[in-house]
Amino acid sequence: MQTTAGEIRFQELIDADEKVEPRDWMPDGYRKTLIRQIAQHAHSEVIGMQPEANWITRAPTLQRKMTLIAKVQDEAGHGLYLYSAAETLGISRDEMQQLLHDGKQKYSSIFNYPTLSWADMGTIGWLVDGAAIVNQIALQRTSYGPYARAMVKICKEESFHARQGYSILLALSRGTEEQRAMLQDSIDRWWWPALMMFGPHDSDSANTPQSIEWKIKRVTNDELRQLYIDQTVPQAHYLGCTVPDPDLRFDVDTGHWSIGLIDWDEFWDTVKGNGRLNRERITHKVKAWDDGAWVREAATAYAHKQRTELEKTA
Ligand code: FAQ
Repeated sequence: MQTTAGEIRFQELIDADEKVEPRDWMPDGYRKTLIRQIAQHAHSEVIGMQPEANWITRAPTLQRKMTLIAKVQDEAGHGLYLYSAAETLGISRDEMQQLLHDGKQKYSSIFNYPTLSWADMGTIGWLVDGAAIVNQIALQRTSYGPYARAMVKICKEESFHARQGYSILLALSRGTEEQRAMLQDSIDRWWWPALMMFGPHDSDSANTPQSIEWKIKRVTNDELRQLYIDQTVPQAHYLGCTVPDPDLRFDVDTGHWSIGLIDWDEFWDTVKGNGRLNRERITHKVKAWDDGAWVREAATAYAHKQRTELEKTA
């Protein structure tokens, strides 16, 4: 089969570590993989607002409340950048919403766990945003231009999220015995789900080889997870806490922390929609979408009116 100019150009861009842009020719599989990953990423940002929004009214001080509101709003903004990036690939925002609501596109497994205490606000910022940052720093070098550029802004904001989370946990670690117990309980519940955020082991990750070849993913799931474990375990110890893994060991030969077995049955159950809160999260999301229909209609009507008036004056 003859290679087209578009195919040659695409491979040149990938080989030279340059960005593929929306108008460049790209293989169908490249486009589909990006739509799948970016939409999943966007949906995670939006569904990810639910566990934290749940605690805004119960934040212990005005300062904590303001910070949490800002953080949750940032997540909405991240969703919007990412939906815009996905739209450049030829899918509309409405289509992505429908696919999410129908269970045909995913969102991160982590957002199917309940937030049971104020300490969970700290743990989400530290562990969940922390995991997101490790992944997204690598994605700043992804080969698709609009996705890479969205990541740069998102990473800056995620750093603030991680710090606000750790600041909540530091305060608790210096508090009463009850507060320290609440902190440890929170880490015990979120540690393993946070490690699952990086996806299955490389040996079971169907998409990784092709995504690495296309430079959509720059680092594999297991490599990112290890980076995260190495940076996070000392932070847990600094809080005077442990991570809930009896097999956790520091390997002096490799310089890395090694962990016990991840419960992949729990992971796949959650990914397939049978986690603790999957149904509740989607029901809430669909309701918000339906309740917001009038806003979308009003916004579109206004844009339509503006366009008509502009055409009249042109
Ligand atoms: N949850 O072959 P792989 C955040 C699926 S942002 C659910 O390894 P891939 C900010 C995967 O889709 C968090 N499903 O897949 C925040 C695939 O199924 P498919 C979101 C998962 O794509 C903080 C199958 O398993 N970040 O938290 C998960 O090469 C606080 C096989 O897996 C991103 O989305 C999972 N954890 O690698 C917001 C980052 N893991 O689609 C609010 C961008 C895997 O073939 C509050 N995404 N699956 O049917 C990625 O980097 C990649 O998509 C991976 C998965 C690494 C998630």
